[in-house]
Amino acid sequence: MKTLWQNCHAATMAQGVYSIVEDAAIVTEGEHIQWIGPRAELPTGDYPAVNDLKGAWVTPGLIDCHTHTVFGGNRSGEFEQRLQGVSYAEIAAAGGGIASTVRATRAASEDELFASAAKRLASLMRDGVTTVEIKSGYGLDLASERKMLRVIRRLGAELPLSVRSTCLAAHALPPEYKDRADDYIEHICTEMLPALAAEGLVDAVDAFCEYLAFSPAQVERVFITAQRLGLPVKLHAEQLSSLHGSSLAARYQALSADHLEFMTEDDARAMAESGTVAVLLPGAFYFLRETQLPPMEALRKHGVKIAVASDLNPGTSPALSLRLMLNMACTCLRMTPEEALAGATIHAAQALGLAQTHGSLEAGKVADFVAWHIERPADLAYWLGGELEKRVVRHGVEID
Ligand code: DI6
Ligand code: FE
Repeated sequence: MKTLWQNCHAATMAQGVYSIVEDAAIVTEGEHIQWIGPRAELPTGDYPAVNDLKGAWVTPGLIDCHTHTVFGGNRSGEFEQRLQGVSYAEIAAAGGGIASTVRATRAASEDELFASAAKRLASLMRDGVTTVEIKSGYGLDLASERKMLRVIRRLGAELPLSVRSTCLAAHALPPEYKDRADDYIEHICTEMLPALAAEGLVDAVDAFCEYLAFSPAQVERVFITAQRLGLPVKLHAEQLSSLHGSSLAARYQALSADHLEFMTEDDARAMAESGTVAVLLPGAFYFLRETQLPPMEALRKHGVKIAVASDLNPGTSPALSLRLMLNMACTCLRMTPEEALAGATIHAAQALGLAQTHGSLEAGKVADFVAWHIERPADLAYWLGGELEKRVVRHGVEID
């Protein structure tokens, strides 16, 4: 059955660029967009269901392409320590940081992890998020990574949200492997990834390339394994220092390299050539009081696609609003509101390997969109948090 949505304007992101249709009409059929364009050009036909959007601005459903939504405990105590002047790296070296979330996550049941993550996702959905990526990486042994990934799959099955799962077993060194990072990488490559992939729990493979995590050589072994398993890769790169992880990611045709504050122009050139998306995470930049900005000019100059995500995690970005991240992308990282919106729609879809089906309003794509009662699309990056009046359509059906 065809449904007509009209009396609206649309920011379509068609062909991957910010573009606007004033006085638009959208026809959905089942889960897909069948037609979109100016209302004056609407094909004549029979539209059994007609929705009046009352002058709303329609955007693609927002996509949060980098989160660590599933975790046990929280780290507000470390936040207080950092405010007293202790650094993130010092906290990590003293057994806190990621390791403390690993302890809490290992101790939590699947049901507990599901319940706490579902609440966080409810916050993201209040911002019009219809697709989210969630990483493992707080289990760091086979059983606990499996537990996280099963929770991620269950969130996708039970919530009105499309969920992509990324295995981040190479996030930190688990205590069992203290001073044996190469052995842990070997374990990931020979035991964990093959088993988790065979169980259908993994859509992509990620790693943390950093002096306080894993070296480029170690990451490369993980990438080679992912490639053998037919899984796309992503990378946390250049967040705290410059190891050229983003160039390594580009060599493996990574979907994305994420963070990137310390990347160089050569890294940007390599990413542009491989079509690797730059995922910027202003929540972590802000929360760590980072001062080194990602090289926006180099990214723009070389035509690297830029996405914006929440990095929702308990240590460096307890961010429950993707719209707030759009604001920070503009105020802290100096993106434009148009770039920020493309970064949470079409470029985010590309960072998840979903650009063929998601991220823009075009005939043939999945009918995931939000009708916002705002004056201009820039309002999405303007308001600091809060909840905007809106209607959310997912797979052609209104939710909320
Ligand atoms: N970079 C980050 O910002 C998060 N993970 C990563 O590799 C932080 C995760 C945490 O501190 O719990
Ligand atoms: Fe992250």
